Amino acid sequence: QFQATGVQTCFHDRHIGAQIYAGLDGTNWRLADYEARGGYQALRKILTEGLTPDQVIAEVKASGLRGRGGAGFPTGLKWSFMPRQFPGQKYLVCNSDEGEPGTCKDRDILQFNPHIVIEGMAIAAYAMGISVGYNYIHGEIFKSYDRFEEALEEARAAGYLGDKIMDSTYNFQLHAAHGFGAYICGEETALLESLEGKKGQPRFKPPFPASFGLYGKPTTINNTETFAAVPWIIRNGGPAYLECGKPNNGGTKIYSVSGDVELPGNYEVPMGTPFSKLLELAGGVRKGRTLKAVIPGGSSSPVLPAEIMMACTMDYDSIAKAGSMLGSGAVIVMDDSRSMVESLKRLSYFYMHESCGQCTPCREGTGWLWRVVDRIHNGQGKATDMDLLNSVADNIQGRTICALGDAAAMPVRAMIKHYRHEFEALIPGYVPKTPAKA
Ligand code: L3W
Ligand code: SF4
Repeated sequence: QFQATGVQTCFHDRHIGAQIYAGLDGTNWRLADYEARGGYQALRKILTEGLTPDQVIAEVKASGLRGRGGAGFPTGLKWSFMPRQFPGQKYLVCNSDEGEPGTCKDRDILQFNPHIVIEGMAIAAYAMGISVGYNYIHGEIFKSYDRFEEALEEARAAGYLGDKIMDSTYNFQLHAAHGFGAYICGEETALLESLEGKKGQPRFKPPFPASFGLYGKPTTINNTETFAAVPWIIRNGGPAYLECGKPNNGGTKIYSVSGDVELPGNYEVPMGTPFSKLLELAGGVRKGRTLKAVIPGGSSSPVLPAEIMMACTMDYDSIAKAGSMLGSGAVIVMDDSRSMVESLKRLSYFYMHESCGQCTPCREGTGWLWRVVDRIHNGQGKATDMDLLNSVADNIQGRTICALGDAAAMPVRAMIKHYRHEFEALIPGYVPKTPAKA
C-alpha cells in the first residue's frame, strides 16, 4: 500500500505516502498532475451531484477525521459549529504555521501537493457556507509559500476557485498569507490576530473562533494536513477513511520522524500502525545504538521511554494512554547517546524564546525553567532544584491564556518523571531519592 518515492527535500530524504503523499516525486505538483491523480474530482462530485453541505459534513463526521495540528479535535464536529444562517461574512483559515520543533509535514504537503489543500479548503468552505478563505503559511518557509501561490493561480485560472466554481452558483475566494516566523502564531487565535495585521498574541478562549474569529466573525480553522485529507474522504466515502485507521482514529497520518534514525523523513501510515513498524520504515535507530526515548508528537508532548513507546501504536488514543500526546505527529527519536538534561535544556530555551510574554506564569516561568535546567547542565545545580523545577512547572500548567504554557511545563515533568536520575547525577552533592539506573 505504501510507496517510497525518493523525494528530495531540504529536511528529509524520502516520503512514504498512502493518501496525501502517494505518488509524489517532487516534479508532479502542478494542476495537470493533480488532476491526473484524480484531483478536483471530489469537488466536482459535490457540485455536479448536488451534495448538500449537511451531506458533506456527515461524510467527514463518518470518516473519524481528527484535527492534525495537535489537538485531534473531530473535524466534522468542528465544521458543524459554524453558524449556518449567520448574516455577515464567515471565514475559513488553514493553519500552515508549522513551527512545532520536529514537525515538517505541512511545508512538504504545500510544496509537493498544494492542490490537495486547495481542494480540501474549497470543499470545507462549501460545507460551511463560507466564501472567503486564507492559508496562513509559516514565515520562514519561502518555497512552500511561493509554490502555494503558484497553485492558487492555476486553480483560479481553471475555475476551481473564484466566482461560479465549475459553472455552479458556489463562490470561494482563497488567498495565501505569509507569517513572520513566530511559533506562537501557530496557536489559532494568535494566528487570527496576526492575519488581522496585529501583534500575534493569543486571545482568551472561549469565545472560540467558531463564534468569534477573524475580524470577530465566525471562523473555522483547520491544519493543512486536515484539509489535505478531505478530498480522499469525499471521493471514497467517510467509512472507507475510517477503516484505514482504527475506531476513533480514522485514516492515515503523516509522521515527521527525526532524530537518531537512519532515514529521517515524512511517513504517511494508517492510524494504529505500531510504533515499531514506523521506526522500521525510518531505517531503525542509528547503527550501533539502541533506542532510549521518543518524543511522540512534537516538542510539546511528554517524552516516553523506549519500552513504553515500543508497546504503543501510532494513534491519539494509544499515545494518550501511554501518558503523552500524538500532537502534530513529530516523532523525535533519541538513542542511548542522548543526555536528557541537555535535551530539556534545548526545549526549555525554545519555549522561553517563543513565549509571547502576555501572561506572567509563562513569561517568567519559562525563563525560570531554562535557567534552572541550564545550571544543572553546567554542574552548578542546587540540591533543591529538582523540587524547584516541578514547582515552577506546576505554577505554569493550567494557569495561562494559551497552550504554550502547558507545552513548556509538560516536557519538564515527563523528563523528571522518567529520567530524574540523570538530573540528580549532575547536581554536586545531591543525595539521590531514586536509585540510579545503569
Ligand atoms: C468551538 C468548543 N470550538 C475546542 C476548537 C478550538 C480548536 C480545536 C482544538 O491546541 C494543541 C496544543 C499544542 N467550541 C471548542 C472548539 N474547539 N472546543 O477545537 O482546541 P484545543 O483548545 O483543544 O487545542 P488548540 O488550542 O488548537 C493545539 C499541541 O496542539 N501541539 C502543537 C502543535 C503545533 C503545531 C504547529 O507548529 N503548527 O502543529 C502539539 O502537540 O500544545 O495542545 O480549533 O477552537 N467548545
Ligand atoms: Fe503568551 Fe505564553 Fe500566555 Fe500563551 S501562555 S498567551 S505564549 S505568555
